[in-house]
Amino acid sequence: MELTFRWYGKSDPIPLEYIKQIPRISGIVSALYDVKIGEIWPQEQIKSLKRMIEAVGLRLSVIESIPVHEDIKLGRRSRDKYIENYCQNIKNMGFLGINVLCYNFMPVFDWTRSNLSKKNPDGSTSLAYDQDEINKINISEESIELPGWATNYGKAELEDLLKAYSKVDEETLWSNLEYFLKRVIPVAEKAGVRLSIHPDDPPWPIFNLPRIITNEAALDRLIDIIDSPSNGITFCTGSFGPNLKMDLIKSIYKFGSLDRIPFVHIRNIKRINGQSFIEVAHPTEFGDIDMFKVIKALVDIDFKGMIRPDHGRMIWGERGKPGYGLYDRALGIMYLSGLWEGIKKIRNSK
Ligand SMILES: [Mn+2]
Repeated sequence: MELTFRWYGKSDPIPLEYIKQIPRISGIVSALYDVKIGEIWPQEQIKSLKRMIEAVGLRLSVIESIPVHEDIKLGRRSRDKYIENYCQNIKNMGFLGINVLCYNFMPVFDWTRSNLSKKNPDGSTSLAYDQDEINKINISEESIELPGWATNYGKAELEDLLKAYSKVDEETLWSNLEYFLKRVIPVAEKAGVRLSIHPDDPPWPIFNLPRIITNEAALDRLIDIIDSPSNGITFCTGSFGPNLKMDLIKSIYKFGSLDRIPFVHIRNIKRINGQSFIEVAHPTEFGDIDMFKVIKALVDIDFKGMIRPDHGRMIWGERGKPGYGLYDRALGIMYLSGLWEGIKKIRNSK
């Protein structure tokens, strides 16, 4: 098991040196953020990112993520060119010894929240998702701040995409994912890279766009597309958490034992009636996810992959990228690694 921390490159307000000071963190999860989606990442830029990280005594363990071009998700004819570029990126990262690639297959929008700084009673702020708020948003008219939106697509382009997706149902999206995986996984195997799909967040369709990586049955279906350790899952407790029908612990045992989980994101969420939730501090008692059981499952399967604390709250007056402050994520990973040490030592002493 390796403990890692997400870092957004030079523009991240958190210096790498600070991350290095968090006990037990040895890996960095990062990406290139200025390459156009679908293009080949310049090898020199990846090398320089890697060098920067290694200069402080950490290593670049995971690429999160190389975005999948919408043409691939839509199954447009131009997808082959983008898939070819994707394969080249996989070969390049493998060549540099970076072995885990987190990606997602969510149409248009990445993880989505209705509020990026919901105030908690203790003065901290959290990312929150309120289904009623989301239902009120007319995405073709308003310009509200949603992660993944407006930053990636202009208004006309967005309209175009939404129109194209109106003809894509869940089955079509599955078949487009299958087409993609059948081409990239063999390349990843050869390159020594493990792809790890991130679940859809939240795990249900939003804005009438299909979402498919939402539950255990979806993960069964995914790993059946190609039986390979390179066809893996980023097991994100916070993304699956809002799905009441998902038994997270059972899924960790199941897919972990099959060696299909190269990467784990851990955070806690508190469900608020129906399809709404707020992100809370990592410890079990603040949310609906039993962190002791999560870590115990990972210890029990002898998990050898990467773990990172997922989003944290903003605490101690910190300002920065919502969900990605230093302090709460550092507290979170200390708590999680403490659980790991305790569970492991008790198990070994028996
Ligand atoms: Mn996640």
